[in-house]
Amino acid sequence: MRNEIIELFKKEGISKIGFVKLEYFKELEESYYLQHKYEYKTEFQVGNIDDKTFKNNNLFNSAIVVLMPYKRYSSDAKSDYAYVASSFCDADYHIVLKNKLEVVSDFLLKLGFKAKICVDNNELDERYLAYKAGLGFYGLNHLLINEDYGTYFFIGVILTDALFKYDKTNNRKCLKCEKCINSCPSGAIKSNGMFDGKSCISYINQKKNITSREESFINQCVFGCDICAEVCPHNEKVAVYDDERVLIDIKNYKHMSNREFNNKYKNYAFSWRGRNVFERNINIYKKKKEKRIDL
Ligand code: B12
Repeated sequence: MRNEIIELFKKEGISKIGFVKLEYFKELEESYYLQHKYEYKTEFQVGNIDDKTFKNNNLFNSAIVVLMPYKRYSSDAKSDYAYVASSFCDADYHIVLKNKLEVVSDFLLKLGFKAKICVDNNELDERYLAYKAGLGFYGLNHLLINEDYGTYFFIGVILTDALFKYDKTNNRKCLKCEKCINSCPSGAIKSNGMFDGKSCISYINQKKNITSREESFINQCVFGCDICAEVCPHNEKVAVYDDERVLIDIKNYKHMSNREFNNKYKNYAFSWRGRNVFERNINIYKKKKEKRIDL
């Protein structure tokens, strides 16, 4: 069945696939989890895999984990344009990846197994599952790094009660050059290996209410942030695209109604946060740019 699943994914253009035994990962609790939970917890944070929910209720035994690469876009856009991070420039990955996972979950369901699809909006630590599945290793920037895709990929998961031969973790290690630590403007990546989600610019520019200190970190990339990926030497071989980036002409940008925003952007993953946060960030960037021109 493992091979059949791999073949089905290949037909969907997915070639990085791993199988993980589902269990409560105690090592997360001991290493990072508690600190994340109390000190750096963001409102988007997810938890550890919970025994009660999964194993003890005999719901799922395994996770099938896949990677779907996304395009890396050049960030040298003219300063008259704002843009969104690379991960948000293509068709919404929640939908694209879910459709691909559905092919395999339907296959499992037809065989009488349980199958649940998870992409992003769930309680699983997807990066850790992908790490356990041997699909990548952790960077200091806390992104998972794959040898072929660098950090530019999304993770998708199918939970199932089927049992498999499981994969081994990848032993490669981050170069620890610390470029990500030194380049992060808001100091989210700590030299002790911690990641302060609350200070991550990608969190700040997706957050509804921001303080004036947080406002100081809003920049040309008005949704998400790619800085720690762009400086990462593990991404050196990832092709950079110039075209098709979502660009916003700030000089001619006009306030949009919700309907206009949805018509224009509903197929992009960043539209989930709605028009207000998007427009707020554009206006902050615009103001900063105008100020600099006045000086
Ligand atoms: C909340 C969230 C965010 C928040 C907060 C992230 C945070 N760490 O605090 C914000 C908005 C900031 C964010 C930003 C981004 N995100 Co995000 N995010 C998530 C989400 C929904 C949950 C992550 C989470 O809370 N995990 C729990 C915390 C505690 O986990 P953690 O930080 O990874 O660390 C834990 C383990 O991984 C482990 N661990 C950490 N380091 C190490 C090292 C070793 C050696 C070991 C063994 C374990 C270990 O221990 C920690 C404790 O449990 C996931 C999807 C999901 N359901 O998993 C996507 C996800 C992590 N995000 C993703 C992406 C693409 C991004 C952005 C690149 C988007 C962008 N361009 O702006 C940035 C990258 C920021 C960064 N450097 O991590 C991808 C990751 C792809 C990848 N290659 O790693 C995911 C998996 C979504 C997906 N389905 O593809 N994200």
